[in-house]
Amino acid sequence: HVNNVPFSSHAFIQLALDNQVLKFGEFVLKSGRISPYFFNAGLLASGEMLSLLARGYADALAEQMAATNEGKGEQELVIFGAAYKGIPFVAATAQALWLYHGINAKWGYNRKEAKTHGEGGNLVGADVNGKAVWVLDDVITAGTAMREVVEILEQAGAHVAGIIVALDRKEKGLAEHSAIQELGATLNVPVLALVDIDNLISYLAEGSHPKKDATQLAKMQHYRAQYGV
Ligand code: OMP
Repeated sequence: HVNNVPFSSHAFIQLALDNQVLKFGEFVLKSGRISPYFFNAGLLASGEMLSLLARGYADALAEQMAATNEGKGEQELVIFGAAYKGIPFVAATAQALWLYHGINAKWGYNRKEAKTHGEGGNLVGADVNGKAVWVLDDVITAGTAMREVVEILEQAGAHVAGIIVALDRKEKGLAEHSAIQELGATLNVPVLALVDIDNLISYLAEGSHPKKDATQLAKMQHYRAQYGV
């Protein structure tokens, strides 16, 4: 029995709704903003959801590699997941890259607390020193979490090759630009997202699913107008 399903944003959003990964209500975000929705990637906790998510990251990375490597021969791909939620995702993505795209990516992650015995240090897996590394994360809002990961990598002697997130909330970063635009411009790297707030809003607006709710939709649009770019 093989569940070899390519990524689709519709299937992903529907699974997220069915499994309370995507919830509606009133949530205080890391940035202090009060949001009518929250995406909890920690609840992508089944084989089906992890596989679809990893397939999404892998498909997007493979497409990006194909576009940028044209005529350059095989390029090394190093992917990095930030502790904690990024760790299972980066592992599953490395596997999906190999199984579905034949890309043998190197993968690694950080620990939140440095180990003082054994091999020591706070990085595990692929050696990132001197490498161009793709950062993989769950959600980007104002970009704070992502800036922290970039800092960890730069201290380890790596530079960022690109950023990929599952959900881009498309919100303002430090200034008027979106967090993703700011990061992309500072680092001068591509930033990819599997789904964004506009995909969510149009899915909620058009979908015939039971969660369709006009009040909720209006709140999402209002929030988008306030903090979105
Ligand atoms: P920024 O650091 O502001 O970009 O917020 C991103 C982080 O906030 C993510 O890595 C999550 O830890 C958390 N978050 C979510 O998980 N889901 C959301 O829908 C919103 C946030 C958030 O707090 O902004």
